[in-house]
Amino acid sequence: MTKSEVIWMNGKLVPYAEATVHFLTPAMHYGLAVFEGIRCYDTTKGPAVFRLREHLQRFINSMKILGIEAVPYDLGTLRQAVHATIRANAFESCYIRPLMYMAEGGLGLNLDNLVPAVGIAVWDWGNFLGDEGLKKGIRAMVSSFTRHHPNISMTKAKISGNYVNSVMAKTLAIRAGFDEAIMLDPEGFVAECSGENIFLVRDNTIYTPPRAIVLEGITRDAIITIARDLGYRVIEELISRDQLYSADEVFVTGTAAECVGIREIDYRTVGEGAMGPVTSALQAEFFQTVIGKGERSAEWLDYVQSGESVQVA
Ligand code: PPE
Repeated sequence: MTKSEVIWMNGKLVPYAEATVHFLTPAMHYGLAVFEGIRCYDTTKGPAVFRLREHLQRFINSMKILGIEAVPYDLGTLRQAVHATIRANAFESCYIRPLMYMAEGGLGLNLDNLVPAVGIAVWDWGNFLGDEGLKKGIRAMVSSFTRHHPNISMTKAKISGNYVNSVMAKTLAIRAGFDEAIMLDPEGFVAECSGENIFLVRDNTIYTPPRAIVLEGITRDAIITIARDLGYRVIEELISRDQLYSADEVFVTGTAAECVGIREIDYRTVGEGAMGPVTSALQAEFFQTVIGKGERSAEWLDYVQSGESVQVA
């Protein structure tokens, strides 16, 4: 992880060391923040952000789900801010983290007394599950922690407090010697991983859990679209844990993790125990797309425009 020079804080680019918040920031006490995870890729036409508008729309939707009526910045302003932050840090490729946090208003549980603020950081971040995992596939366990109930902490919003659930599942999986945790929904069906959506392949058909119980991953949508473009049938339906055990292939998708195969689940080898042919084909097309060489690149890449350089405060 290479840290950046500047971070965008409420309309201004400030030096990294000055992008700080106070101990009594309400977001820290109750997890009252929402975030996005976005990637910018190095393409032949310069840095380009993958599906920036969709990510920013989900960012705004997360705020709405949390209950914020007056969203502090509109999508166009946030888009310009993302571009300016990448430009100012001169990254060719990077991970982008916008965060809305309840910044002021004292403590107490009424959102309407609190004032939101927004920051955007970028940094250099390689594949989340490692380069070896990308090539060979990873090992996962089904977590004893249940994924969110749709009417408790909401499944569609990237609310910071919701991520305690993911952190507990991921930490347990790593401590137990696995790479990732697969989480079941409150009914016991497969939902998603701590930070990725999940798919299985059986007889060349691709299956993934329905949207109601998971985060509507933008990579999930991209992979479904790419799979259909390549002629695969994709079915969204409930999946049981044992369907994972007997699948030909299982893979996960996410901005940080990109598209990675799972070669072993709960000490059972998945398929041949290596990245399967369908996962390979999808991963290859995904990586072509994000660097500007895929059928969908023009539609999905938002090239970082050379614009006015924003003054560092
Ligand atoms: N499910 C969860 C729970 C999740 O956090 C993510 C993204 C996804 C699915 C995939 O969504 P998308 O990125 O739109 O394809 N997880 C982000 C956070 C990772 C982190 O460790 O922080 C990410 O991949 O950026």
